[in-house]
Amino acid sequence: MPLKIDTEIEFDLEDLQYDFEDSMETDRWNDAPAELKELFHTLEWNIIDGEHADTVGFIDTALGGDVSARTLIAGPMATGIAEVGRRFKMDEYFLPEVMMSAKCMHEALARLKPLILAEKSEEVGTVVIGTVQGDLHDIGKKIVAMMMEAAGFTVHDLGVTVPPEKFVEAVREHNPQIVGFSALLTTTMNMQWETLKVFAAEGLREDLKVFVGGAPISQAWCDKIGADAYAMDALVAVDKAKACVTRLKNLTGGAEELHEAMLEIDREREAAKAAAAE
Ligand code: B1M
Repeated sequence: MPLKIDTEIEFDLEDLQYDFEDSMETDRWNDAPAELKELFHTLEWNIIDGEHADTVGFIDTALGGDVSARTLIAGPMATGIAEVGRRFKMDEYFLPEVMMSAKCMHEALARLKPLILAEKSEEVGTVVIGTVQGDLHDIGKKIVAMMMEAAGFTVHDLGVTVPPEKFVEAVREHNPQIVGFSALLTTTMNMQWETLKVFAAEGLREDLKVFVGGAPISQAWCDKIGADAYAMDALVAVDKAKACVTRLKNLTGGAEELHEAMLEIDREREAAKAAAAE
């Protein structure tokens, strides 16, 4: 049975991070055995430093210690790339450093993907997903696609910088219940709206549940553009997608009832988190 380490804690990354030793002083993964805490910080720093030649080795060591792929993704990989984003924003890092860190993330995800997919349960539905036109970010979208696949969806990942017509074509070809638009830039989030408008113009809107996500995306943005669901992370995306193809399958895309049901899932999640924290 793989070790379960709490990755749902929202760490205060403000204290992050001057070097590995400082990271070890924080309370991140204090509930893990000492050698695992050290390994998690090592992996976190491997991503921050962009030392991709060593990434898979650290991942393999963690897997050998019975840590699950999900724990690695939601734990040290997430905090490492978050720190890269902070450094980029503060002009402490420039594109070359960010690209090296992204390479670590891609290599780690490639190693973990078969393990996540091995969990695949029975077929539940079909998803078309992509990063919208003009946007090259795909690490988060790949995680969402992977988790959806593990949850039993057939996922058609259209890649990055996907124009609206390509989404339309894929929807006609694969007939999914759900289509997902990822956007990581404030300059490309509007393409989610544009793509949705093309769907409406093509008469496809009601047949689809439209999901939006990515760092600058919020529930308010989802409401504004009339998408059906906002997911702040891959786990929420999976919960909402499963609800869409089971108990909500008869609701049409754009229906108020569907929108409300998606918000209810967020409320339930928040309540469960609050109860667990007590
Ligand atoms: Co870029 N970048 N980047 N970048 N980059 C950001 C997004 C930025 C916030 C960094 C910063 O300033 N702090 C900033 C955007 C600022 C803004 O728009 N306000 C930025 C910028 C400015 C840029 C460039 C414009 C820089 C330049 O050229 N001057 C450029 C744009 C290129 C382009 O797209 N046209 C650029 C380029 C790049 C790289 C290519 C170097 C690389 C991407 C590599 C790749 O993805 N293949 C990169 C990276 C790595 C980042 C940061 C550091 C990390 C993004 C990431 O992978 N996060 C990022 C900083 C940040 O986000 N804080 C940054 C980890 C990932 C797991 O999280 O993607 O949020 P995320 O996904 C989550 C959720 O959001 C959600 O679930 C995921 C898993 O839990 N989710 C969904 C995501 N999609 C979803 C879809 C769903 C549901 C949930 O349903 C459909």
